[in-house]
Amino acid sequence: MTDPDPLLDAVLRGLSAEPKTLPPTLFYDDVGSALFDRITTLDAYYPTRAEALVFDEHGPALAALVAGDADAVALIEPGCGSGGKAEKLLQHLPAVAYVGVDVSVEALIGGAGRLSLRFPGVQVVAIEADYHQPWALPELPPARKIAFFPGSTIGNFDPADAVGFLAGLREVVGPSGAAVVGVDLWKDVEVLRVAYDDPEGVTAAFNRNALRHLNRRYGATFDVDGFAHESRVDVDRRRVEMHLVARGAQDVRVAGRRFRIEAGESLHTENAYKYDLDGFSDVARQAGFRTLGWFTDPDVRFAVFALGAS
Ligand code: AVI
Repeated sequence: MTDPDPLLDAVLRGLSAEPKTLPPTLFYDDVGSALFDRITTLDAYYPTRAEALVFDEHGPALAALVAGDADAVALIEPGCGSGGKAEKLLQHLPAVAYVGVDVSVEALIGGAGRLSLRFPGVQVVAIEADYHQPWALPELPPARKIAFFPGSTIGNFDPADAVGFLAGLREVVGPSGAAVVGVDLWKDVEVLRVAYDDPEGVTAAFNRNALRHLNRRYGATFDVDGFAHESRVDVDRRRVEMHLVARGAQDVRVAGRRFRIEAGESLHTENAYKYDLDGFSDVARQAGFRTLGWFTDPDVRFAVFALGAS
């Protein structure tokens, strides 16, 4: 019996579906993570800069909202990478512990080392896990638990799954807990489209890397350059979609299975939902959180929500 491989199962399910999809987690091997880091520096990709402005301007107020009257808090960050954003919050919190969860051991080690040096009084715990799968919180000192989910990654879940994911975080932080969540806001359609199809072609390389990852990891046979990158804005669903559209027909093998991809057929690789302030408050409410407050950048492109367990 072979070990279960949830990523491969999701890939095979997606390629068997109509229309075909691929799971966005496929983006993030070492090459894809480096490409994503480049995306966050691009002129066209505004969310990272806009969110940084929110933390720089409103970090103390945000921290005060989620810490409330607690004199000790533990910050818990699923998908922390190297924990760079946590620093912006930890510096304003009475933190006694920080828990980072990520699949990348390299990022965890670098991040844990840096945070331990910068915050010597904070117990830093690194957990190697894919936060989409169940993971266990370690024993922590008594403290209010605050979940931290920045970067607008919540937009990569369908709204019903976003509710489910946030409800899971609500369980983790418990009845006296809180959460800080970064949310990209709905805006001009062309600004959104170009954010996911930058002129430098970095996002196109990031999207195609999903197929290169499949070829490398599972010996799949995608002709990667035979796919065009497309970013499409679905106004009704309030989301940006990323697609890989086959320039010509391909017969592809993945883990012993064959898939026919016709010319012009799309592999739908990602959704990025964009919210308005009330819409996200409602998602949070359905997950068992109440909105304590929110802060935006000066151009109101991005919001960071402070949520309390209700
Ligand atoms: C990780 N996530 C928040 C990014 C986003 O904006 O949805 C992933 C991304 N995809 C293309 N560019 C960036």
